[in-house]
Amino acid sequence: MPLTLFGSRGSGSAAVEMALRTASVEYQLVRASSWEEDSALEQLLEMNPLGQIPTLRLEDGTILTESAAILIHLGLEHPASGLLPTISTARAMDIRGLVYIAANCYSAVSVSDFPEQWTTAATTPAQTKVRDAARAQLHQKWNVFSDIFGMKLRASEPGALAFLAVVVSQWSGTRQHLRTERPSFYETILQLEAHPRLAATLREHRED
Ligand SMILES: N[C@@H](CCC(=O)N[C@@H](CS)C(=O)NCC(=O)O)C(=O)O
Repeated sequence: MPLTLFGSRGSGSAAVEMALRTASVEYQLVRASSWEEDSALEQLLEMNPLGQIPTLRLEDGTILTESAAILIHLGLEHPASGLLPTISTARAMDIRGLVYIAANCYSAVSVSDFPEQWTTAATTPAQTKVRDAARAQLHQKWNVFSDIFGMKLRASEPGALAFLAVVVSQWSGTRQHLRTERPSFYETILQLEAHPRLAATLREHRED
């Protein structure tokens, strides 16, 4: 049985699709998300009680969740794919970057998207303040990511770190922020988007 990726258009599953394609791994895609009741949500919840995507079922039935973990696993399973660097210290830095995005950026997007889950205040103005604060945090975290990893992403053939950076930076006003605050990194992101390893998947995720 091929791998099964649970995901949806415009979501973080795009980064895993890019990785599976880059590594030439056969997979089937199942549309599922917590915000689409007509999707395979029930099946997703059985595998991932958080109801989050990307969720990947491996050939033997093992369930992988957490975008960074999935990308690191695929990179280690397919060392010739270029998903992760082969040089140990460079690989360690990419793993740092993947965990950085998941821990600091993806998590802040969740607060920005669902502020009502992060405050006991029931009023819209209070929830808006939570969302605004989450976005400010998120944008600051991207500044730091850009300063540490921006040059490296520009110089290298895109792998797992570039995939996750491009996908997660699409959300919560990050691109508009980077465009003015980190213009060079913003240009790098645009260049990466046009790379064949990313372009087709991004196009599919944006099509109506
Ligand atoms: N820590 C997870 C976060 C995944 C996540 O938040 N995914 C979003 C879609 S991009 C989701 O499924 N959100 C719906 C929800 O939390 O109910 C990861 O890095 O993969």
